[in-house]
Amino acid sequence: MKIESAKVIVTCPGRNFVTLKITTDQGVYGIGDATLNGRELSVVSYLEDHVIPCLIGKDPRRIEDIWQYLYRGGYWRRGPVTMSAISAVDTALWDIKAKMAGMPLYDLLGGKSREAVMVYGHANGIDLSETVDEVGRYIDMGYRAIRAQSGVPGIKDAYGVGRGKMYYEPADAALPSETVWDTRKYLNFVPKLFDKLRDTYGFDHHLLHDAHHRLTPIEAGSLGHRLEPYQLFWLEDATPAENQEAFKLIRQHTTTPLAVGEIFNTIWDAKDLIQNQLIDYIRTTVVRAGGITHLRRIADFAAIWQVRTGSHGATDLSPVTMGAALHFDVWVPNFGIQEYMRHTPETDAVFPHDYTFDKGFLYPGETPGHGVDIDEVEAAKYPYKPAYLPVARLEDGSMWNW
Ligand code: CS2
Ligand code: MG
Repeated sequence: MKIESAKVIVTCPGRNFVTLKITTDQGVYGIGDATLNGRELSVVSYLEDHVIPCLIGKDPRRIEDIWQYLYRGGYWRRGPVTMSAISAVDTALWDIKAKMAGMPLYDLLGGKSREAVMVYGHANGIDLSETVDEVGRYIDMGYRAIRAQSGVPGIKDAYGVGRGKMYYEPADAALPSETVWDTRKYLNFVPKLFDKLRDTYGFDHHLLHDAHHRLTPIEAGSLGHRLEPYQLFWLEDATPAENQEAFKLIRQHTTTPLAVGEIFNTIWDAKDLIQNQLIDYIRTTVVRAGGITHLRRIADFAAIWQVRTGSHGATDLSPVTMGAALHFDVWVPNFGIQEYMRHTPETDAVFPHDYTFDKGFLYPGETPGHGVDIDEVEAAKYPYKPAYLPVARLEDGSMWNW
């Protein structure tokens, strides 16, 4: 059995998605997500110019060997462009193998460890009262877990506050838009938000919050401490994770659970945080961290240290990643939670899929493979449109972490 052809499909049904489709000489095909928000075309080039020529003629059943070939054999290891490309190949090959086996992907991984995948939705508002209402709306939709982000008084365009409510889309301009950040105002506001949320809705739902890399370690420790009465499920990306020692300082000051990893690409990015038990949830995902093959290595390693999974699932990850992630989630023993931002109806039409949402849980379907396809005719209606994520500056003009 051989890989006969592989092609990259770029489509923009509201936002850009890059999809790899691998076809075998027996007519079976598999698809993988290769979308890297704001840097989409670098992954397209990496795949078309450097990966696809090496794939043609290879045996698609040898998923592990192809992974090692692309990772070790590429010499220049890791990084988001390389790893998104490897992820796409790996996801497409697992899709093919599961289709050939006539099994949903989770069965090939070892079968279900649970019946359903608990997800968290995104409630956000321009101010405290709108955010409180939004959380209520998510509770009414049946969500068990809700991430709350709010506009902060005195800060224009705070992270996580969408224009259209259901479909938050930060990559909003052909060149990066500039936002202004003020940590003092943010730290002053966030405990009030969670105080109001617990006061209004009680403690039966999981609440989450994403600081999106904005804080220093000591600020993060202080915020975590002040949020303890509200029992968050997690505080995410409290500080940038390049320097992982920083998390020791945060841990010294708070028992609020910590989640990190949406921008990590390999087990090496996560190793120290996990084995030193400096985090509680690892947010690496299928598209960013080497596909199913590598993600399961990270999850197995994390299990030893009682760190659970909490995969990234923003709308810039295509339904292909969401489908594959759900098969992974339903299998992985140390599952924690799955992020779920709904895609637009246009995106859902480009990527027909069999996963379903019910009362706060997602369910992978039973179709052989990962259950997500691409409608190429539909995809062709939406050509690539340059779109960047914003950048952030402090009030004095210094660049900050967005
Ligand atoms: C975020 C993302 O979902 C999250 O937790 O941090 O919205 C992130 O900003 C985007 O995926 C960036 O592309
Ligand atoms: Mg995040």
